[in-house]
Amino acid sequence: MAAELRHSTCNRDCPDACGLLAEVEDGQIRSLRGQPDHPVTRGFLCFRTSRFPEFVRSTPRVTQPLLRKGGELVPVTMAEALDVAAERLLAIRAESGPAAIFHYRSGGSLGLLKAMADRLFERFGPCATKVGDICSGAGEAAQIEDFGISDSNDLDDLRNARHVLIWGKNPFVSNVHLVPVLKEARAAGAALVAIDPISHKGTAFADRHHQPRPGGDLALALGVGAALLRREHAFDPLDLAACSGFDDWSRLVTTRSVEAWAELAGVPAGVVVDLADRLADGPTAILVGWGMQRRRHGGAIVRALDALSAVTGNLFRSGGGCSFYFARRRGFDAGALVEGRTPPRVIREPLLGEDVLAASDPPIRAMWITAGNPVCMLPGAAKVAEAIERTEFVVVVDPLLTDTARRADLVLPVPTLLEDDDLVAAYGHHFVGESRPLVDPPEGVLQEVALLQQLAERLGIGDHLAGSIDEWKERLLAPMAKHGVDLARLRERRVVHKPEARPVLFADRRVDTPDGKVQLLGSVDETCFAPEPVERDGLWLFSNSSIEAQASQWSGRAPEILPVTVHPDAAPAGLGDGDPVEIVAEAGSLPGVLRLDASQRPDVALVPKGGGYDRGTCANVLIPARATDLGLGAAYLDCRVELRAR
Ligand SMILES: Nc1nc2c(c(=O)[nH]1)N[C@H]1C(S)=C(S)[C@@H](COP(=O)(O)OP(=O)(O)OC[C@H]3O[C@@H](n4cnc5c(=O)[nH]c(N)nc54)[C@H](O)[C@@H]3O)O[C@H]1N2
Ligand SMILES: Nc1nc2c(c(=O)[nH]1)N[C@H]1C(S)=C(S)[C@@H](COP(=O)(O)OP(=O)(O)OC[C@H]3O[C@@H](n4cnc5c(=O)[nH]c(N)nc54)[C@H](O)[C@@H]3O)O[C@H]1N2
Ligand code: SF4
Ligand SMILES: [Mo]
Repeated sequence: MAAELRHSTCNRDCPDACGLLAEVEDGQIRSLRGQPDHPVTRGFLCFRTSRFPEFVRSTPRVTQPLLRKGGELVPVTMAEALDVAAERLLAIRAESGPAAIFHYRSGGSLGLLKAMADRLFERFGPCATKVGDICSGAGEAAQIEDFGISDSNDLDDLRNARHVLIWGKNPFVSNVHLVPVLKEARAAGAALVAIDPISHKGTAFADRHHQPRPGGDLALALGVGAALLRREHAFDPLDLAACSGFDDWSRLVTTRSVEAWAELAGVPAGVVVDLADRLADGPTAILVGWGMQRRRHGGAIVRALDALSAVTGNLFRSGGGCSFYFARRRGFDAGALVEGRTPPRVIREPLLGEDVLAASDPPIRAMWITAGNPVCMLPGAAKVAEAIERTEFVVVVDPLLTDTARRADLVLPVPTLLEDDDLVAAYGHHFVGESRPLVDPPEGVLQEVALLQQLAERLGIGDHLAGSIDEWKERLLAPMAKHGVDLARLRERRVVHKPEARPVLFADRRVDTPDGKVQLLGSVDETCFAPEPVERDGLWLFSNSSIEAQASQWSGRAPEILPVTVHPDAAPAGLGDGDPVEIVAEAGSLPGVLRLDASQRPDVALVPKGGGYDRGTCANVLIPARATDLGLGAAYLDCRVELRAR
């Protein structure tokens, strides 16, 4: 049989939401690449997804439900699995109420229909649910406070920039389809400036790289404000009229001199002045990375960048903007799936282990975990593992047998991204695509929507989830259908620009706050500038994304021992590249293998973000569970470690 070409959209937790193009023969994927005519994908995929078919073939998949019997997870039929799930959930609700059931959904698939699980648990309870967002909580909350929305100019608009400040971001690893746009911006004359304590491929690619102290960005951004005032920058009255709180912001940035701010930020004063000059010589785009908002004062950092973009008018211009996120769910009918009924209890995502263990009257007796591997990916991993192990009935819905699934009482299989049927919008651009099975899921594995529908029937709420997948897609697309983008059109075009997305977000100098003005950061807590965490010194632990992995899912070979990269001066005496070390933090310790890199700051240690908990390569064993200042994000990066000989 000749190979057939099939299209889909990648549903991974990634800004790019690529168009996929597969050659399929005899129900097998022969090749997988990016759709050449997708405006962002441009025909190429990242390392981790281009190797995904190989990875799925070589990794133990969950292809049948697994139920814990006599201590072991044993295969059972889907009917038995769903009967058991329904029976236990109904019994626990009857005995202890819906607050005893905690539904946790992470971003393992960005398919919009994955929120059907939220619908089920809202209808069945409402049950306990998570609050906060360990991924982008602080930054989004900051932008919503300042602008009323966290969205961006169209991705293409970057080509109109004169300067691009790539502030705490590594596009070569975690946002690869931004790279061609940055290259085009540079070809059109833009200067690219990277601001990142770590040196990596993205910083080497930039025209300039500044390496501030970890978390020094707040001082740096305030210093840039001070430099703008000192050089008597001609603020445009129309820009200032679009902002609220300019006097307070001015007072804040002038509480220290440019030199004093620079010292706190750990950069020469010339760097601060240079950044001020670039913002004055706009259009200057600020690309706000996700890394630095995963610090205790991460919200304040993003607010300080928002203010710089606004007072210099760059926020309101083509080629400017302060881009943290593209409002992924905007433009769909959000209410089609979730009504927003108040849950009886909330569990803070960054403090999940602690909150689940502390819950009483009723305790958390059941957990439904979907599209996430919290044992590995949440901070304070040991406590998360303990909370899950202690919970009476834990269901994990995942195509893979993860660290979390191994601790479940019931594991339910679902399709992988190659078999998925859903709608996908991106957080790195304004296009929407549809995921369609490139190949069939293994026999008996249901689409997650169908699995939830069968469970809902057993729970007596079947009517609320009824409908075909296409009908649910139509419901979500209803607001776009008014602009001609219905399911038929999306299917025919494969990728569409969201009709309501604004090419230049705030071109009319009105933001989405209640008074239409940018709310400028007017004060910060002095403790933000103390070298923190104060209780411990040592190296700042960075756990950045790696090319080979999507969080805890490794498409390349997962490390058997955690590689830890440091400047040669930070290595324990007498140890060199390849030597074994112990990485010691307050929360725990892990074996590592030393990698030396003279381009790093001597006060940092770098490990990959997603290892394996049971394999002993999970950075989150070292990282304390702490929330950010805004948005209940997780302060993953405020962690200090020491290296010792092993
Ligand atoms: N290959 C791959 N791609 C991914 C993922 C993955 O796991 N693997 N994960 C996806 C997910 S879930 C997300 S949310 C996104 C985004 O993921 P990000 O968190 O943006 O990805 P990283 O590439 O780790 O980039 C963070 C950058 O912030 C820098 N940084 C950390 N602290 C500071 C600081 O204090 N100041 C400054 N200026 N910089 C700092 C780090 O050194 C790093 O270069 O990526 C997605 N893409
Ligand atoms: N130390 C440290 N920890 C971090 C970070 C960091 O930078 N440093 N980054 C954080 C960030 S940004 C994020 S977003 C989180 C990510 O944390 P998680 O969302 O827990 O990430 P994954 O390990 O990718 O787990 C996703 C799971 O979803 C499964 N999955 C895939 N498709 C589907 C599907 O269609 N349905 C279902 N039910 N499951 C599916 C996958 O097999 C996988 O096991 O990690 C956070 N943890
Ligand atoms: S993970 Fe991201 S870059 Fe890779 S194929 Fe999927 S959407 Fe594209
Ligand atoms: Mo994330």
